[in-house]
Formats: sequence, structure tokens, C-alpha cells
Amino acid sequence: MRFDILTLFPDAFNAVLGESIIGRAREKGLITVNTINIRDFSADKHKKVDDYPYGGGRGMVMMAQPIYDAYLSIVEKLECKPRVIYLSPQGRILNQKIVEELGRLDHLVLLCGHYEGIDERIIEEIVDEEISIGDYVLTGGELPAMVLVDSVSRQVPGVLSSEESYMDESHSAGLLEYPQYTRPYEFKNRTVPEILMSGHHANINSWRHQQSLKRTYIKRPDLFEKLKLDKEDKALLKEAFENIEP
Ligand code: 4HQ
Repeated sequence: MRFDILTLFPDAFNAVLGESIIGRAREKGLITVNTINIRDFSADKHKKVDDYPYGGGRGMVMMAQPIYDAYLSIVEKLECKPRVIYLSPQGRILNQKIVEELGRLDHLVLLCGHYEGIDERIIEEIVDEEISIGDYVLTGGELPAMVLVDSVSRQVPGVLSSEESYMDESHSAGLLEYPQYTRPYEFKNRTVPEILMSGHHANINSWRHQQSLKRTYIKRPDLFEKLKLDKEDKALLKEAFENIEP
């Protein structure tokens, strides 16, 4: 899978997407993360990429020309037009379903805006879809683009080890993760739940599933509402609330 990222801050990406799982996936050639500096396409002698908004008002607007020429530098070599996403609070809010959908594509172009945004005609001319990472305001689209690259890359076969990819299933199913413990057995007078010390894997799996159900109910009632519970799930949840907490 290939990501081409149009940005004024290309250096920000390698710092984050050069490490750990995504860094290794890039080394293996499973994903390509290419940044294009929009400023390199400025036609202005001072490399200007923004200008005052028509009609007045605060801030600066990113000019259409440098963005369009940067975009052309990607697509002119291609036979089929890649999906172009503009990261913006006006887009549909990213979730795991959208991540899975994007993960089936083999090429994405991500456009990162700064200042008060970009000239509307760029959105009309080249953007297929706007995506937001949540209802809050950031200073630029770079962090949202990194969030998108990270989450979508996890979907690419081979990026996650078999252990790492197991994590997926519960969130895809709309459940929260069960609690995890590692050594030492006792920390600040708190011990590890006895069931995890029992070595009885069927019981451990059942307990973990029960914890996932209970946590989702308590911490994310919005997710819980959407769950389709079977008889066994309902019994586990009932039991979880009948047990007296130590
Ligand atoms: N911005 N999800 C303004 C965001 C944002 C978000 C990106 C700030 C675009 C022009 N993007 N620029 N939230 O707040 O995606």
C-alpha cells in the first residue's frame, strides 16, 4: 500500500512513522509513506504558499496552485487516479469501519491543510473525501494524516505479527480489551487476578471475554448498545455484576 502525503511539514512524518511497527513495515516494503512538500511547487519567487482570504477576515488560506501542482506531480505518472483525502473537521469521523474500508485500497493521497484551510476550489477539483479524526480543532492536518496512515497500515497483511493482529478482533467486534498484567505478581499491595495464575486456558479466555463485556458496558455504553450478545455473553455479564468485588 502506498501513501502520498501533500504537506508543508514533511519532516514531521518520518519522526512518527519511522519507528516501531510502521517503521518496520516500511523497511519490509509492505507500505510506502512518501511525503511531497507543497512549498517545492510554489510558483512564487519567495516560495509563498498562502495568501489573504478574499472577502477579508482572519488568517491565511493555502493557495490552490502549489497544492494542485504537487498533486499533479503524483498523478501524472499513474494510469488510475488514486483516492484523495483531505483531513478536515468537516469530514466524516474516522472509525474502525472506515479504516478497514481504506485498508482495501492500494493507494491513498492525503492532503494536509494548515492556517485557516485551503482554497475551496482544490476541494472541488481534486478531493474525493474529507475525513476528520474527531470533533476538536488542531493546527494542521499532519497529525490526522499520521493517525490515518497508522490505523490503515495495520490492516495491510504482514504489517502486524500474528500476536499483534489478534488485538484487532475484539475492537472490530466493538468490544474493549480485557485487563492485562505482567510481572511482578504484586505491585503496591495489588495482586494479579488468581484466574490468570491458574493455567486453565479455557477459564482464562472466558474470564477475559467477561471482562471485555463488563468494561464495554461500564466505560463505553455507546459501543455496548450496538453489541449483539448471545446467551453465553448475557450469562457472563450477569455473573460479572453478581460477583462481589474484593
Ligand atoms: N484540522 N480532523 C484545520 C483539524 C482536523 C481534525 C485539519 C485543523 C485541517 C486546516 N483534521 N486544518 N480534527 O482539526 O482532521
